[in-house]
Amino acid sequence: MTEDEKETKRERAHEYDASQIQVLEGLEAVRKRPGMYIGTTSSQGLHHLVWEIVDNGIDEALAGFANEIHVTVEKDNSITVTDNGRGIPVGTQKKTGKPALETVFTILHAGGKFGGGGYKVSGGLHGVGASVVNALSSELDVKVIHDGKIYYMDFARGKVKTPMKVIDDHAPADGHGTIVHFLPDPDIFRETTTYDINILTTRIRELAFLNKGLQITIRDNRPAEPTEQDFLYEGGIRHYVEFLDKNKTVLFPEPIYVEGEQNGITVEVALQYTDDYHSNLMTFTNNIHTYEGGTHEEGFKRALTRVINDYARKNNLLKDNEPNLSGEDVREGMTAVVSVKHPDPQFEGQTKTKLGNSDARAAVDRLFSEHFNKYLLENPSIGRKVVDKGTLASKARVAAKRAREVTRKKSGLEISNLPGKLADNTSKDPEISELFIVEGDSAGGSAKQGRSRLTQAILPIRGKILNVEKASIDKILANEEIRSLFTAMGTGFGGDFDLSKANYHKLIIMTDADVDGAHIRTLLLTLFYRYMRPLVDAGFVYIAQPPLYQVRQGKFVRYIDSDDELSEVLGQLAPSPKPVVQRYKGLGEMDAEQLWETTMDPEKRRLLRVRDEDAADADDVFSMLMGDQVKPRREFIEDNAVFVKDLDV
Ligand code: TSJ
Repeated sequence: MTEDEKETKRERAHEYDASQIQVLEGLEAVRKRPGMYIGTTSSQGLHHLVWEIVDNGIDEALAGFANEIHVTVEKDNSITVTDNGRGIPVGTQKKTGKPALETVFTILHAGGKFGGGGYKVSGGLHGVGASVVNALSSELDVKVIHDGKIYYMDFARGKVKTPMKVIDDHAPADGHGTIVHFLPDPDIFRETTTYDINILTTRIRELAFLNKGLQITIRDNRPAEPTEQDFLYEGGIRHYVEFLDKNKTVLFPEPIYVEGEQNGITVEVALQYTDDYHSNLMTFTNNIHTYEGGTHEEGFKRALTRVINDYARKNNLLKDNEPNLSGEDVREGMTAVVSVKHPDPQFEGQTKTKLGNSDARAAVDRLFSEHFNKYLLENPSIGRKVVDKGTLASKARVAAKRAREVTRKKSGLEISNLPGKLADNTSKDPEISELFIVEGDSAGGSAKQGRSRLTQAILPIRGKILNVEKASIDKILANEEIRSLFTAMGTGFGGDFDLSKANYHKLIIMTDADVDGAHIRTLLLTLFYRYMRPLVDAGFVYIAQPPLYQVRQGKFVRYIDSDDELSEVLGQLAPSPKPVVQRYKGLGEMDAEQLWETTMDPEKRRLLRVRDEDAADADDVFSMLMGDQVKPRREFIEDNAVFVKDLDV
């Protein structure tokens, strides 16, 4: 070895040490402040690890080198992800003297952007990549199948355990792909290390919709009988729209679908109309759900409104003296998905889920409007339906504005303005005030007598309230019971809703424990969900839990919630006097004292707090329960407690 070569070697070794220290410091920082890299170490962060890994496989698929991804939850809640791509490069990198594979898992932000092989479009909201997952896993191993060999390497808490080695050099010559297996570190994920198969399945299905032709499977090896679901949509997001509308009545057979490219931006739009009164628009950029919208959403909305109005004018469906349909009008009943793939997305907004690139606005506007325009010309009957729907929405909007003005004038708190049947509480402190919505006048009467007058207000409602899922806004506001409710709450509704004006911080639904009661409860929840949503999000909405039975034996009295509990209690009673069992068929059968004792007394009652953890799920359930289609509703179990998750004592 010449002196020069020795010098080079020393330098290399020195660089190696330096880079090694940097690596350890980098991953140590991730372990010290995991929140900075994955947002939170709650269940959400735990699931985030899966997406950080899966995103790499999707990048490989978007680049055209893979068409299958498999995700498996193992018995120990570790995760295996495989793709059939080229395999992470295993060659030695000049700069580090190490295999690229090692770099991917040890250098922050390495992602797919090392070497010359960076991807044109890359997913991953934070782009922190595989090294963060490695740092936060107590074990991680990776296999790369490439050129007839299987390469292997493993790590513990980010540190190399086994340097890369070949474990098989007689693999099938045409095999290729990457297999990553990791076990989230319980020292980091202290709340939970248990994966929720529904969360994984929902997002995997979504990823399959967003990446047409890509097959993604999700397997759960934890049950005695493992489960597996396969997702592959050749039609991409047009199937997403069909999926979102599956329990709704649609205006035409197939969603309108367009795909195109402009200035390196890929644009996909799918839309359908239903007979609903609200719209469901979801937008994505590089597979990331842009909840806050942004330029792609603006381009779509602008094009939709313009094309429909132009079409309506040209075909004399809007007269010269009539104003244009508004954006809100033309979106009523619409279900749409807009997905763009952008080489350099700029994410803005509070949660970094708002697209900022103006070229995306132009691309979506042009590609969608050209296609949609042509579509309406070729499908005049559909064009007419869409315009008619918008015209009706426009008329309802004008009527609603009038009704709203009336409601607003009434919304003072003076006694004379309170809705007829409300028995208000005496305290004016919203924090301790509760509004009970009670099914039936007789239960309402008992509740008024039995309540704590200081904190509890009673609003009886008679039977089934209006189904807001099937009614336009002017109809809704014409409904006396709904108006009473809005007025009593003091918050306004819809776009004007103001949580800070809430007169009560608990809104408690009290209905009978039978099918009718469940129906009324669903109708009320639908109303809150659609028109007072922040009330649900703030956790102000509750469901009272009246008991099913009362058991009495001499002085012993106990209220019972289920048949199982009943037989248990009866079995435990002493054999002396015969116990008397009363079954409550409705709230109306309880007297004021019983109702207070079992259902209203804050010291004894149990309330269910209504949670809305998954908007899409809840949306589905409401549409199914409240929509036109009878079959899915019949198939749905009568118990609609799906969105009622938390027991609040
Ligand atoms: F499978 C997986 F999802 F778990 C996963 C796949 C996880 C990780 C961390 C990476 C991958 C992955 C990476 N699959 N495929 C690749 N491909 C590359 O990294 C690759 C291969 C070849 C070239 C090239 O230029 O030849 C470039 C890249 C980026």
